[in-house]
Amino acid sequence: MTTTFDYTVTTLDDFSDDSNSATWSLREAIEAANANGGAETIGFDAALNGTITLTEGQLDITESLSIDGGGVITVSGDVSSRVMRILTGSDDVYALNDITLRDGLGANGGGLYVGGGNDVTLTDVTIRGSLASSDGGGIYVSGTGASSKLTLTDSSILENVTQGRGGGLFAGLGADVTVNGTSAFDYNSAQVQGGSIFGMGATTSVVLDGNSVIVEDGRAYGATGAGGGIAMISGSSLEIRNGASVQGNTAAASISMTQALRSRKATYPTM
Ligand SMILES: [Ca+2]
Ligand SMILES: [Ca+2]
Repeated sequence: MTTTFDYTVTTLDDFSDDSNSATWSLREAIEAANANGGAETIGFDAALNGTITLTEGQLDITESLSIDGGGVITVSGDVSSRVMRILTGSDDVYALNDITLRDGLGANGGGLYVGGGNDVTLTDVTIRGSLASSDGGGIYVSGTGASSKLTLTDSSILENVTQGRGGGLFAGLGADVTVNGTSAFDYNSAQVQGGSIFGMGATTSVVLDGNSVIVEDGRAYGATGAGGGIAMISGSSLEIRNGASVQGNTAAASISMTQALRSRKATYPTM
């Protein structure tokens, strides 16, 4: 069965060259979808597989969109920029499927930034080896404006690092986060709190649902580090149900950042 997409990416190169409409980069497809009112889908030519290394900065998404990487596409920030940013919306709906985002670098959300007012579902997605100088090494869910919903299904958040809170995921004010299916947080690190996951705010909730959900090997590595696995503050709620597990996480000032890092990237910039 062939799936038809509104936009089909035909090159792994990163550019925006509207003069050549025969060739579509991921950036061009996103820009076109942003400009065209309503929800659209982006897929990749069946002949494509490999890594899109961003050379023009992060990919900005401004309205409802679905991107399907077919299980063979990686988008890398090359430790130079965040990979993807979903701007503040109003009940906008996003789906990322079968794609890897890796080696992002941002202030908040190295791999993926989710602005307020959005409903985002990641299915078969890997967020890997990304860095944040503030909060949310892998993913940052903003609490600015309306709250957002984030669902992780059959997804992996691996080897992300933040100098602040939430090595894998930062859930800001009002965020509604559910992790289900076969999903893992592994080897994420935070200098301050929540090696794997950090949540804050009275209406913020994180639910780990199902016996194939695992949060492990998190590190809170700074002198004030707390919550090697998960830190939830300011009245936020955490529910671990149906056999989900949190294990092997560590908070210790004696862990160096180097020890905490487990990414395949050999070197990191000074943050
Ligand atoms: Ca083009
Ligand atoms: Ca659109």
